[in-house]
Amino acid sequence: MENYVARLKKAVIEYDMEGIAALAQEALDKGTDPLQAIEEGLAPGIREVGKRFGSGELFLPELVMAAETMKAGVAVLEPRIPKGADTRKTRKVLLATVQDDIHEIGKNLVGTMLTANGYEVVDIGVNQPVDSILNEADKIGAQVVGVSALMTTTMPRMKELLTTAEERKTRPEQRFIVGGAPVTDQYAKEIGADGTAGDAAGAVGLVARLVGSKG
Ligand code: B1M
Repeated sequence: MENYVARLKKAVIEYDMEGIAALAQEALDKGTDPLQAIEEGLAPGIREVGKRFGSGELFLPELVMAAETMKAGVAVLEPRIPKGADTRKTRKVLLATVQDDIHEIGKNLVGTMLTANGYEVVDIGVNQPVDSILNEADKIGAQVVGVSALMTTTMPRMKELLTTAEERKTRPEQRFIVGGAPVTDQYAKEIGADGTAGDAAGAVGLVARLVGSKG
């Protein structure tokens, strides 16, 4: 199993767009856990590519190819993440990536894990202005609003969201969680969020702590 996790990581680093779907399928057939394959294989692979991009060793086309490779692998693995025993969808979570930010892979994974654990997830996508997020959350009656930001330049949108929510007095009926690679516990506290999580499984635990899982 270890071997497949490492091979999936390598496939992202080498942007093996053609081969990754078959490799992911083979990994599943040999009993690899799909979540482990994503979180310990594909995700570290894309982060390694991001590091090399950040240091100038790789350029945008390579970053795009690696992201496409990751997405092709996720498309095979994600549907095989086991669903929780209780699938009554009684708690609503709105997810979005903040304005000017189009990174979505991590957010989508958080959505998949929440859905698998019985939450009703409404994902309004990337590049979402504060008003759209809050309006949509009100419209669907979301108990939890979760936003993702992957860039230091777009993180301030999270603070803007919380400030606007305070002004609109939608808290504490709605709980606000934030996430994405640059988001730390300290940052989440500083901006007054109800919490953050470092990965998708952590996000499920956080939501459960904040609003429970049913009823
Ligand atoms: Co972009 N990018 N990118 N990129 N990209 C970063 C973020 C960067 C750090 C790379 C680098 O330079 N080292 C850098 C940002 C630097 C900064 O902070 N200022 C960067 C840059 C600069 C850019 C562009 C500006 C490049 C350019 O055009 N010159 C551009 C920006 C476009 C825009 O948004 N306006 C850009 C574009 C892209 C692609 C389109 C090519 C692609 C995204 C594809 C897509 O999403 N459809 C991409 C990618 C793939 C990355 C990196 C390499 C990987 C992100 C990712 O998917 N990780 C990234 C480097 C990095 O993050 N280290 C980088 C895998 C994913 C599973 O992890 O998203 O962290 P993550 O999600 C985790 C946790 O964070 C957590 O759970 C998830 C699952 O474990 N989590 C939550 C996430 N959201 C959560 C929400 C929660 C709770 C937990 O509650 C609500």
